[in-house]
Amino acid sequence: MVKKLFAPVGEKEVTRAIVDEFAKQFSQYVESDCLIIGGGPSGLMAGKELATRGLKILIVERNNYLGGGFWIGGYLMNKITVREPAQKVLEELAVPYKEVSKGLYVADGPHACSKLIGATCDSGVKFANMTVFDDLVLREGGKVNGAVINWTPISSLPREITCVDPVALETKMVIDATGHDASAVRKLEERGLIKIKGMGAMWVERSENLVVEHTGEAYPGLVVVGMAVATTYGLPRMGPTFGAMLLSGKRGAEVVLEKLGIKKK
Ligand code: 48H
Repeated sequence: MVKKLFAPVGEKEVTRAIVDEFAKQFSQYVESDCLIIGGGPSGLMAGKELATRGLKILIVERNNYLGGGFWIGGYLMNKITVREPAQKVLEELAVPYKEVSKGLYVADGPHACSKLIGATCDSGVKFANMTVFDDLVLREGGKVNGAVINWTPISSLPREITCVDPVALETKMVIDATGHDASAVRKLEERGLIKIKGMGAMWVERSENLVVEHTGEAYPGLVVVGMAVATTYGLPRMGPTFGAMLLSGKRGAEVVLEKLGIKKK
């Protein structure tokens, strides 16, 4: 005789709970205020800021896990660094950190990343993970109005068994937070609508300021944040330090609020 510790719920109820709740949320988020492509530090930060202001936000992430490069600091070593003033974001997220030299701070990657993911979930952002961005929705007049997506496993299968059309999501603004790839900006380049310069060589002292400064609308309806900014505008890379990713995410959220006519707090 098995002791009844758990509620008497069977397989069909478990399956139905997953299918029904997934379908309900997916249907709700076919339309959003802002669609963020990429769930790395810059995308998560932007999403958290926007959802905190009450916007309906969906993050599309091709991996099963969120966090992008924020779990690992560099060279497979899981300590992340930020430079002044980005330690204030670590404070906001309640991530323990220490100052190792003037203006340079170190924290544990897993702690920083999981706190950022947790705060983003708490803010109300929803996620479509294992979902790859495939293309943009462009309207007359050239404004970006959404994104075309597919399941990641579909795009990973051999061509002859992947005859599965993608679906599209509509939104007011798209954020490209896909890191070095700048995947959404690249779709505009493929159509001759924008020219990508490609990421420059490493120069941390210049890079972080420039990335935050250039964060903004690269094309009507499309805001670029994080490393995608360096790729788009040919800015130097910063290496394994994340302050600019966090602050670029925040700046990107401000730009979206401005574009949607929502006043700063
Ligand atoms: C769905 C996609 C797609 C797609 C990519 O790489 P990330 O961590 O990006 P950022 O910009 O938030 O942070 C960059 C940082 O991690 C870094 O690499 C630094 C600071 N490098 C410095 C240097 O000098 O190299 O995250 C991007 C996310 C990832 O989770 C991807 O899986 C996801 O976007 N992604 N998701 N569809 N087509 N492309």
